[in-house]
Amino acid sequence: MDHTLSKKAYAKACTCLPGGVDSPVRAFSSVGCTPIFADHAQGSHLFDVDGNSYIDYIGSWGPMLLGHAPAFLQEALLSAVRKGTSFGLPTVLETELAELIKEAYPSVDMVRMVNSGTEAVMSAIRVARAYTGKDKIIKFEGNYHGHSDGLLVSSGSGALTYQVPTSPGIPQDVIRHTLVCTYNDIESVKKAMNNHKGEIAAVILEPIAGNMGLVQAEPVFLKELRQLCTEEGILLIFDEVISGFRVAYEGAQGLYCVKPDMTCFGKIIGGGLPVGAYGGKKEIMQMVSPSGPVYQAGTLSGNPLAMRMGIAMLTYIKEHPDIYAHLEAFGAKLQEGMQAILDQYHLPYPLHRCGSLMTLFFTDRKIRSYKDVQTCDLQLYRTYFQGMLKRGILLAPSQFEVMFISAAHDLRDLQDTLIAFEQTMKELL
Ligand code: KE4
Repeated sequence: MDHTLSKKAYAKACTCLPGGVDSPVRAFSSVGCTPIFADHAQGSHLFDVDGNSYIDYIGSWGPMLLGHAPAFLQEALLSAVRKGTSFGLPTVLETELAELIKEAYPSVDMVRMVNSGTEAVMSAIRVARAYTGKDKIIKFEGNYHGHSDGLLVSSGSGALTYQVPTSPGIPQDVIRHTLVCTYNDIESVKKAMNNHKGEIAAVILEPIAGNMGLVQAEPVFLKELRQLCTEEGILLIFDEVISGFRVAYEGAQGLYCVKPDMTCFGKIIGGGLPVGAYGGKKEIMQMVSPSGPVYQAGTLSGNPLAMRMGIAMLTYIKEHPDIYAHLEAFGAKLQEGMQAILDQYHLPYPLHRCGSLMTLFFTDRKIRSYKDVQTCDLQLYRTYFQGMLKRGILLAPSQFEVMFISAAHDLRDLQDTLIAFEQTMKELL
């Protein structure tokens, strides 16, 4: 495959964008190759500036549940653009999208629209602190909730007591309020809660984690977490930026039948335009300005273009529930085919899947938490990524991400992916 024009574009981008990109993972730094520059995409395929075609399993990191640029979404956007792009005044579109979210998520009485998942989580944490009058929060190792200061934290040595910022520029004063526990380990949560009785405002987690590769919360863990938070007067916040409308129309909370106090959304609810949202029980959300004292605002929050796309997207999915059956069927066939090849070559790598989310972990370890994921051989992942890329399969350029299958992926894509996978596995050996 020729990548001449991507290489040229990258060199030029690096002169004016840090790392040549607007989001780090796009730089392909952990898979050791120049990033490909997208030119256009349609359905399950993406085409780079050199004219190479790929079966796309990045899907813009989640929004493309239906594949790229379906005609109905194009129409929705064009009709919206003709009416103007932003007014700085309320529109009925915001209410319409909020009602669609409320209808799908019984735990959500009210919603506030923002412009990204980061903003949704950052705001939800502020509201939780105001509502409970407490400062500390618990997050989990390996969960990613966007790049707001208090959440760019991992556990240092001594785990709960020494938080370590995952980025410079974050004051110790901020992160000392963030406790980091171990995913799927309720004892680590009990310990944090006992060490900080009466100080914790909220627990936030990805109920189906997609930022350490795909790791699902165990049902008993989630149910015990819910119970603990209820008993301690701590708000339980589900970050469903990836899982919302992805693993099911009702999200992870629908699958697990566990009701959080607040939920954060993103990605699919914007149909590919910048949207985030947070919501929860009325008595909590009433705290948000102007109905309450918690300030949060945004020039383009709820903008008509993104609202129109979100409404079109959710309405389409709601009217075509068979989409989830298609995603499950494709995912199951892909998983089965890949597993057969791994077995044929006696490769022990765990293959996790939940609906249309999947990750192959390059380790022989059973994967339950971030520590297990850290045993992965990142060089092997790099070789895997490059092997699939040159065969026209575009995977996440990091072991710590997931594959996103869309409703546009078809049997031909399945066959082509499995052929490329077998050839790449043989090459790996
Ligand atoms: P954004 O601010 O990127 O819209 O959302 C942050 C966020 C919050 N919560 C979860 C569970 C998320 O997965 C994300 C963002 N996801 C990453 C991919 N794992 C976005 C890709 C990127 O950073 O470029």
